[in-house]
Amino acid sequence: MKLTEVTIYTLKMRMKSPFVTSFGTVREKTVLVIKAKDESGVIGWGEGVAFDVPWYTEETAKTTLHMLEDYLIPMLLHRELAHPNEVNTLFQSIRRNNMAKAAIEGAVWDIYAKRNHQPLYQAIGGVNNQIDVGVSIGIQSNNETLFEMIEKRLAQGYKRIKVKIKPGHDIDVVGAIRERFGQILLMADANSAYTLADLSVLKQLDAFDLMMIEQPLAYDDLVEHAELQKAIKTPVCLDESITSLADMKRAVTLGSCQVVNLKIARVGGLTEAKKIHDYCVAHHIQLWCGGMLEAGVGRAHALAISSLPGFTMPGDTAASSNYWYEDIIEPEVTVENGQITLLEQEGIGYRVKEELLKEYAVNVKKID
Ligand code: OSB
Ligand code: MG
Repeated sequence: MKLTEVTIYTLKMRMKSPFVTSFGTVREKTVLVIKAKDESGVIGWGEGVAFDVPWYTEETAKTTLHMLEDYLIPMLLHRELAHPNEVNTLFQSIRRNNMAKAAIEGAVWDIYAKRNHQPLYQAIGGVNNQIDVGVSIGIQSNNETLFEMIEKRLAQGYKRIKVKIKPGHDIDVVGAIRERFGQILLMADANSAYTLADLSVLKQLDAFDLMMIEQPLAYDDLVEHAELQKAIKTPVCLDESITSLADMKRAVTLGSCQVVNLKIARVGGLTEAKKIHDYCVAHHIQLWCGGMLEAGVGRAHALAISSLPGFTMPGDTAASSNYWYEDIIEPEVTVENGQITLLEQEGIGYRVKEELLKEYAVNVKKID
């Protein structure tokens, strides 16, 4: 397989409601949609999921575009690839920029699956076609609004609720949720908002039986998370800190976490994500699939990886309608009884609404 042409659509998509975390607010998402074509005309889709501001990781939508246009796509164009795994190897000569790498690598995997007339989830070795889903709820202005949101999501069938916490917005919030909703599956994500100086607060969270606490400490830390895990009962889950298989090995060696929120984009693509998955299964680390407020193309890839056997906990892969007025794929992602049923069509399965891409696009760039 050989890529002959790649088009990058830069979309601006307004969120139904702003998503607030300890590090910032997303009102409008810049979505990069990658359309890649091979020599026989097969089309594959990928998505660049970085935000406009580098508060989650160092990447932004602009750096993604730069890396894709100036380095990553030229490396792949007109080069014979026997297997999508080769993309991961080729990209090792470029440092980090994982979200940019994952965007084009995802399109190559989609082409590969389509050429083999297989759904993407089967092409990567996935087994489950019913995916358990939870939902991540951003910080709300008051508890009443938060309760209404939780109530609505539970009624929609979501299997677990994740809330965002930060210093000053933690014990009280989690305690109030427990009081109001009892023993629902509940977890908290801090997006790196704490340090070990906050140990007493993090210890107090043990009283609330959370499924886990996600990324409490620095975005690039493994050592202090290991120290924290020794001091608290709540399982530590890492998100930002795991960017590669090498990070994962260090985390296991140090005892930095019991759970990982795996995102394809954060680790540089499906090939790397699969390696991390296999390593976690072998080392008894629980996995679930996170989200990046991505549009339908990115979500389709997230759902495919969620079908691997090591994904044992509900993901953040909520329905299209949780985020968008109109998603860019057809059908939209829907949740029934807390599950998403994977499509059996080849590749990512969903049809990309190209007419909508043109409507949402602020820039279209073709590279050949
Ligand atoms: O930390 O998992 C995170 C959203 C944006 C950036 C980081 C995170 C999140 C979420 C929501 O928690 C994920 C989603 O619903 O797509
Ligand atoms: Mg997180």
